[in-house]
Amino acid sequence: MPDGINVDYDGLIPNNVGLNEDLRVRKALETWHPGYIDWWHDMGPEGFQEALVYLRTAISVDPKGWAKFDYVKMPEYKWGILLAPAVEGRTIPFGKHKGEPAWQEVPGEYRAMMRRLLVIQGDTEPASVEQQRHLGATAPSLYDLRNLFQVNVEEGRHLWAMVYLLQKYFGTQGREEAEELLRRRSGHADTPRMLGAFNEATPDWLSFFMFTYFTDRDGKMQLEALAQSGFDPLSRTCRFMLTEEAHHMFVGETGVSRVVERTCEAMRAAGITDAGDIAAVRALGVIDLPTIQKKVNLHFSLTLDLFGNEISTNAANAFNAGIKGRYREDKLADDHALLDATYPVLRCVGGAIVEEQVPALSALNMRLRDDFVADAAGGVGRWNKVIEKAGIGFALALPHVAFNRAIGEFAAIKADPAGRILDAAEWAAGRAAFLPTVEDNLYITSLMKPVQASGEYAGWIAPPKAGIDNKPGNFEYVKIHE
Ligand code: BYC
Ligand code: FE
Ligand code: FE
Repeated sequence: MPDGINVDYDGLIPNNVGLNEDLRVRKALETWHPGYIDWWHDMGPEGFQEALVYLRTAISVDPKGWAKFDYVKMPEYKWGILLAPAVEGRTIPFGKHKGEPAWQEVPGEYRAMMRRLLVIQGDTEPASVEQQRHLGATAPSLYDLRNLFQVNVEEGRHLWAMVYLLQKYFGTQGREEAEELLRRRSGHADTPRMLGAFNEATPDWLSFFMFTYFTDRDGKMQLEALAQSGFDPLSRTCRFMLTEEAHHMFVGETGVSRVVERTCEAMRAAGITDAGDIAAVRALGVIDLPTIQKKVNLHFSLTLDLFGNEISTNAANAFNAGIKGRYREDKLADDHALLDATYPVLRCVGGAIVEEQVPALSALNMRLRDDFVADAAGGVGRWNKVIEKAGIGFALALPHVAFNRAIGEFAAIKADPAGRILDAAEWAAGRAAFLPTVEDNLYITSLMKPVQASGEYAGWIAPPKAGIDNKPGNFEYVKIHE
């Protein structure tokens, strides 16, 4: 029943892709499975592997009820292969094949390009699990611990999703890539993960919330672009991944919001109105707003690098070929070919930041990045509402896109968060005000003490507004000793 919404849930690998009838792919996945479990034990969450975690598992792809919640030991999580239902008569929505029937196999001339994109997408998923593996030890509550593990198991499933496509459609090469995906390691000197931000540390819970707010949102944007693909199995895979992704960004947005809320509450109670009085705020055991801003600056800029170069022939080729579209391609009203269109791109010309019109096809990374920035601004506005409500005169802001970049137009220059170009001396002098310092990180680390009693929260973060799966405040989301 390959195209149905019902999932074969009983086998080793829950799926709605008819694995039982597809012996070759089933065997390839079953061969890959032990290596994945080894990877999970070596590089997945440290500790807690025997704990019972209240997790949601995808059991259907019906939007009205695709998940069930239950206590699960993480290594026994059912990592399934789930594709959103096929859209009957779907055609390729953009590029030079626009209007042709969507592909059920990858056309020969696009195999290399497609494989590269699947591998890059797949590589980020286990990378994030590796980056987050130490966080369980310092979770501020069982609620947060459970959310961390939920994100982790789902990123694990996203790896499965890409591995399935590689093994099903790319034969021996696909199997080799699937092995390599288990071999690279986030931050490793010799075998690092492929993209910059996925080799950075996620040392504390504020970083985790920033990562899930900003970097998982790159995941959202990229998956949206790939969900438009003319290669139908990829489109369907990404559409289902996006339903899980929403929770990851929820964890990030509400996580930061709860940190901001707790800080404001503590400041009010102590009668502190000057957000810049960092010593006074830290004396309360909460994270001062300027340091939260520095974390925003860091994670936003690292994430912008994931969009690649503003001007990219890779992106143009992938679009032309019908492989990777734009954000909400199906809602855009233009010719979906972009052969004559232009798009405004911020460039660095003669040491100044200027806007230039460039051919739209080559500016697709820039366009997706613009869509990301607009999407990311929403949560920042909601965080500021929390500060405003507390009557504190401070506002968080996204830094300028030229700030702290390692990829693209602005990699060669230094700019401050307002986008003013700085010389080396000005950058050195300003850096401590722009990005978290060693002292900032040490202070945050000093707060990271685990809280493992049901319904209790560390002093630097407010409780959530509601429980997961409508559970009450004192619900035991993780049974650590079972
Ligand atoms: N780091 O032509 P360009 C997620 C390379 S996150 C290192 O501009 P292109 C998740 C580039 O590979 C979503 N290298 O590149 C989130 C190219 O190298 P080659 C992940 C970089 O292809 C949280 C060269 O520079 N998915 O799911 O237009 C938790 C020239 O660049 C970087 C995807 O990214 C970098 N940051 O754009 C868990 C979607 N940027 O080939 C999961 C698939 C560029 O010349 N990937 N380079 O050796 C893509 O669509 C594209 O590969 C990129 C880059 C958008 C990443
Ligand atoms: Fe993911
Ligand atoms: Fe995610």
